[in-house]
Amino acid sequence: MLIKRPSDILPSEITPEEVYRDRRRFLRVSAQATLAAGLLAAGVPGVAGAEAVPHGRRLSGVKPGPFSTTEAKTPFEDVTTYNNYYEFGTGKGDPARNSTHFRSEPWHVTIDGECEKPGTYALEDLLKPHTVQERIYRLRCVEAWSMVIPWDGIPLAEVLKRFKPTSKAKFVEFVTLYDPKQMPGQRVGILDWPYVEGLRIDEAMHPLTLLGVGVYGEVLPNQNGAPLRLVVPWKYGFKSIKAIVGIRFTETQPVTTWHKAGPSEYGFYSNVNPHVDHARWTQARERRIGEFFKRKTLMFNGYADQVASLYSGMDLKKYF
Ligand SMILES: Nc1nc2c(c(=O)[nH]1)N[C@H]1C(S)=C(S)[C@@H](COP(=O)(O)O)O[C@H]1N2
Ligand SMILES: [Mo]
Repeated sequence: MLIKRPSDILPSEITPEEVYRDRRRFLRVSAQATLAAGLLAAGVPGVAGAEAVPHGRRLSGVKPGPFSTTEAKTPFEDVTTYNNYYEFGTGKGDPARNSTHFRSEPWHVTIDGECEKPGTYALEDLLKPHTVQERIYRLRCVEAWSMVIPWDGIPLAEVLKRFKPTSKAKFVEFVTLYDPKQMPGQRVGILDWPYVEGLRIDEAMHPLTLLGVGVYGEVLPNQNGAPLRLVVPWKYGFKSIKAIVGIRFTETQPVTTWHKAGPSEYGFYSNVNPHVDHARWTQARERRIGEFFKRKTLMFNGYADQVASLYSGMDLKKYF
């Protein structure tokens, strides 16, 4: 079997499933109109309402947090069935299908590198002192689609500060679980496993940056990165690494998985920027999942007021 590396995967090859799914969504929308009765009678698939998506345990004590958008939320069903999570396959529907038996309990996270309190912590201990907040954020994928997702999470800064990063901690590196038995995608060389991501320390400490533990008030579904993921709303979706088992404070810039896969296509910063195209497609516009017409992509995904100052004086074409 010929396994293609991501840099060889053309958007045209990604499109068929997207178009198919968008068509089904379009039909779902149409179903609300007068066409409904006729289409239903004709047995058109996908019109008959929601797919069965299992719901998870409800989180307790979640408080509303700052920075939430008032835009219409992407339905739970789409948030949990249209995913990118290559450890479970490269198709958008693969993560929901292939992660049903993934074990996210017990879970430990190792904190190391440039900090005073390194160690391996049980997830409960890592989260216990903190209040989970709901934050409705836009997520903009590098593939030019977007969603609006009600995340449940903890500001990453609150958690990181407890480990007392030293003055040498200039970056933070995050690592996903490596477990090919559970993650079939890791048995093939699509990416250089385990998945690694990174942020500059000021990005990691920024109040917008969340450590996600849930969506829609429920524990994270496996396909969305259970039990712990990053949510960095002003950057392309791939920066929001799933199933985190390692957090390391570093002096040098981490080498990230997507950068290794295609250095000319995936920069370290990966800030959403309509003025800097991807090597193979435009980033000026995006399709909000569930909508038919494309919309303009906003600088920093609409979070410029919060984050533009982090990059003042930087050439964002060079540091893309
Ligand atoms: N470990 C890991 N994290 C990952 C990915 C992945 O393949 N593996 N995909 C990324 C990409 S490209 C996107 S767009 C988001 C999607 O998050 P969602 O499925 O919860 O919407 O997860 C990101 N985190
Ligand atoms: Mo993405």
